Amino acid sequence: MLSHVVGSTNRGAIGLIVVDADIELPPHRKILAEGPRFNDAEMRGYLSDAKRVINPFGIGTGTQDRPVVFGPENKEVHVSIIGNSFYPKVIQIAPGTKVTWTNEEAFTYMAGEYSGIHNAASISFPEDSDGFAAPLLAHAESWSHTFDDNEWTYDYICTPHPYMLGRVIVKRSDYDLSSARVASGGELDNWVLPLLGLTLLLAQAHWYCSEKILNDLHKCLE
Ligand SMILES: [Cu+2]
Repeated sequence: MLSHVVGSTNRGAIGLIVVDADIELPPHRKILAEGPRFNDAEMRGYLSDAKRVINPFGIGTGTQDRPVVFGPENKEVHVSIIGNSFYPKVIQIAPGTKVTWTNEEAFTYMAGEYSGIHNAASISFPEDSDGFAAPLLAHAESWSHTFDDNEWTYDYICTPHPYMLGRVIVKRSDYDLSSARVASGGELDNWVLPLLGLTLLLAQAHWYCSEKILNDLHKCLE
């Protein structure tokens, strides 16, 4: 079985199957251009047996689509929309971070469905929040939302293509790189000068002692 999602994605697969025109196949073995057909029960069985799901438009399992973590030093984080998919699909940010979505599809056209036009609209949000909903974005258009203090996992979709899924995890960080840098700098200043003084003192003492020992030795030898 060979299957692949076909869409305007930036991740693709290409292959070539060469079949002799006069090949004789047993009746139960056929090459189907449209792939094998499974009924609903069979599909449910395959999905429940799946160890790892890789989803070009949604969020995969396991090591696929692990959160890209941005610390509180990042005041603005960018998410690209390309190939009917958000990139990165899962981000973790600190409260107060501004997230900017940019449509980076090469083309925008409307034929049947909206192609190349996307947005980002939250489908889960805290009770005291309205979540977020971007307007439809055409090629190279951006939209930003600044997340408030709520720690929350926001799942979002693209309204014209609800199979497109993204996730923003708002979480207070265990560290703050910006303040840590100041603290270690301050500590360094407190320690460096006394340490330098002590080193100089010891060097001087050593020099004095060596001089004295040499003098004494010299006296003994006289
Ligand atoms: Cu879309």
